[in-house]
Amino acid sequence: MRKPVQRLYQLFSRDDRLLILINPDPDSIASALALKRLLWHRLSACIISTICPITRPQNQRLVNLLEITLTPLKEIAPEDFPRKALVDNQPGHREELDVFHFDAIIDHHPRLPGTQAEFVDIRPEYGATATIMTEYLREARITPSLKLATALYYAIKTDTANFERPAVEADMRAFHYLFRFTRQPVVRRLESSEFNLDMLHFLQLALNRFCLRQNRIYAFLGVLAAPDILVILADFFLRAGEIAWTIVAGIYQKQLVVIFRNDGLHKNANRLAVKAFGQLGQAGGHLASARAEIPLEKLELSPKASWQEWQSYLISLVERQPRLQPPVSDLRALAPASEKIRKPRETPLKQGRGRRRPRDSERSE
Ligand SMILES: [Mn+2]
Repeated sequence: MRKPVQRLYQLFSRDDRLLILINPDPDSIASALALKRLLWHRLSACIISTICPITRPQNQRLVNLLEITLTPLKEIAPEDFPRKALVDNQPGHREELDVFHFDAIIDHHPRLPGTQAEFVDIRPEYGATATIMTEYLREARITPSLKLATALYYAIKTDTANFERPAVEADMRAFHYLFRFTRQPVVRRLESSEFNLDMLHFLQLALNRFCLRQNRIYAFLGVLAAPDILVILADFFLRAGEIAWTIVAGIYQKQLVVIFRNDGLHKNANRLAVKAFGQLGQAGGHLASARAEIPLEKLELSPKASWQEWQSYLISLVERQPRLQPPVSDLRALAPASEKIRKPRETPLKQGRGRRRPRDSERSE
């Protein structure tokens, strides 16, 4: 079989107008940039279009810092671009993609049965699509610009979680190759852009509200504009070395979204999430991380209930205990809990651990 870059070159001609579609994350953005670079001067037009808005601050920062031009799909007429390519996804992954015929599909997710195109390169063993694209650039003898190299390098770093997730030697090789063309302060700035200013408000809220129960932290954040902050906070609280589990929740688009994280030591977040929420809505994940999304109408609590009520409801669901439902006159029952929230140091972990009985959620792990 001919080499992939030659096949790609033969697929397109100078009259072609190409639309590269992405579900924007660092890997898809970098891969699209690389494809555009490969086909530079070989097309009459090429644009990279996003099928949904970018909400994660790190991804917004990537686009801003590297001055990457992305056009929302809603703002263009796809029929103006008779040729289409898809990177880091397959049509079956998203409804918005399934309606198009693609000329080229390059991805590292497991191949879906319906994935068809003139050019298909799917390598599920690879840690990132950016690795495939780096190999193409090398095969084409194109030296990546600082911008392209930094995007590809950051994509491999992100998708392999700094090589903590399954990756192959090719990922290492691409990573090593790209390093010399990157600017490290830019990479560091990207990695440390976890929050934006709006999110700092929720950070403050979470620090004021969180409830410590033995080695678990619970926090309920109320109505959110985007659920990303829940993931960030669940990871953040886990940085307290005494903490083994974090359960952070909020309301997003009429659903209760719950993020589970644990320290990964003989625990099963998937099992806990399914046990607590599987009957009510979608729940699932992995050993160290899981997520649940429950339509509000399936829950016993009104969206207008106070955050204290939501937080204790969350705890009762996760710990599978009857919900604390104090009558209005007995709101003092909640007071010790909120005391703990403000002054977590007053409940030393050692004491809790000493007389702690294993809970349902942990016994099975
Ligand atoms: Mn990817």
